[in-house]
Amino acid sequence: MSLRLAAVDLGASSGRVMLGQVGDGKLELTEAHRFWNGPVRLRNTLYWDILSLYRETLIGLGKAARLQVEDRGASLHSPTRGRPSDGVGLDGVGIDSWAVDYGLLDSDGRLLGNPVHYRDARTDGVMEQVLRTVPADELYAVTGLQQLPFNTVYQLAAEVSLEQVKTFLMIPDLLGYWLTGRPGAEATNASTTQLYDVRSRTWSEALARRVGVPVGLLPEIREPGEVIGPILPAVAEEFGLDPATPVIAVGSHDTASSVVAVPAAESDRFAYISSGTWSLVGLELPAPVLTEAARQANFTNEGGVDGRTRFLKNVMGLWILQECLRVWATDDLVQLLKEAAAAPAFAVLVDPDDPVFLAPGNMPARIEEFCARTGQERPAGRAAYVRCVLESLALAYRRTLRQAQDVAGREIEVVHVIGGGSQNELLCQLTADACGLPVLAGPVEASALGNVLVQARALGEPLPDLAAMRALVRTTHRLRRYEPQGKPADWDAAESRVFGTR
Ligand code: LFR
Repeated sequence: MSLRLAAVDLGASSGRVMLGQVGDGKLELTEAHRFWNGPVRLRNTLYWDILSLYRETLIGLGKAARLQVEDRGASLHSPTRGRPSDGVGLDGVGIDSWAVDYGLLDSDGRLLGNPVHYRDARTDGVMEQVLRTVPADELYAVTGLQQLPFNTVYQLAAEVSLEQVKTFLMIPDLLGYWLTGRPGAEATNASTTQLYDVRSRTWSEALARRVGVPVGLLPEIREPGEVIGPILPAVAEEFGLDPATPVIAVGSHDTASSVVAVPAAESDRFAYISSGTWSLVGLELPAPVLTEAARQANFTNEGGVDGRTRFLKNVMGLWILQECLRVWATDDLVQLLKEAAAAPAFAVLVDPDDPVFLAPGNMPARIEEFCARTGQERPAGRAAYVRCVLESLALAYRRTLRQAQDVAGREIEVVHVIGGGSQNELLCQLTADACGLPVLAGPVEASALGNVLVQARALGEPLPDLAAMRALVRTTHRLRRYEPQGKPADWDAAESRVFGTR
């Protein structure tokens, strides 16, 4: 019998609890619970609804524990494992979410205020202030992190006061604390704070002091695969869970978990695009690249599972399209994508990473604003807006992957697109065309897969390394291949239109 593992996977627009069954060549996910997640604007601040996320997580865990999954054929089960024969219950729970955001606790362990959303305007201008105290090159030398205005360090600097704060916990660590009573800081997510020393793989106390963050707030680092602890009896009882169920640290930054599930073959010289609200575009490296060229190109060196480096850049991603759909009050993406595929190519192009696209709002109007600024006509109808967003993303991927290869001195032969965006056929084809490389699309639920794989290994499943985990993803998940088409010269011309010549 296989292990039954719950992956709590919280994205910026939805959360889900997936039941993963892992063992004897099997790797299967079944959705137990899916729920909305999004910003709540209260007066002038954009928050996450953390209590609802906690409640939905527990409802989802209860459902996952009771979920009985029919065998999907090709039986890879073996009845040798000591699991309950009724096929219910959970062997482990892992939590991953978006990065950089956090909750603050007082000395009684009480939450001080509701966690603020990274797209909130409180960090406007803060980065510039902090950089006057710690110059950007010094910050990069220690943390290796790309400059994004919402990095945790800038959010902490924007807090009114840290006086009453006893403990800083990132979102998955906060939920883990509420489940188990045990505070800690999982390493892959800690690496996104810009307070983490990327080489020693610990908090940079010197940096924390320089930016005025009391070192005592930062909890002990834990590595993916460490058991955090059992579920607190009172919590377990309320939601029908077994209090002996271990909560296990996974790559708690969702992107770290996604990258675990990149179905790359060992021989692959691969890049990945973890495609969702954001597109995280980059390479997996054995060590950080902290050169001036990497800093100038604003590449990040985030911590990966098993000590790998996620050398990548945030590209604004499907967020722009999600916001367009919200403003148009439609969810008929299928029809729009069909029309966009037939719309004229390269009519309107934007730089998706322009700061104008960061905050929630009227994206079609912001695209028009960008067009006005750059002497372009506005897109002619909704399909043209969609085409504009997707072609612009593909261009940004191309540019980012070329920079990554140059700066890291690595050549790639294939681009893996994982996450929700791997289902977007038009975007995958445009990505292959723009990059001039084959795209392998899938799996869709990469972060939940990475989450359960790390749990499975922690519980003794023979998945010794990332290569073994990836081989299992490859044999259990169907991927779709896109070959580059069209004229490379068209993309060269498009790139110099948007970004100037390289
Ligand atoms: C993706 C992601 C990115 C991070 C952004 C904000 O979900 O985790 O990796 O930069 O959200 O936290």
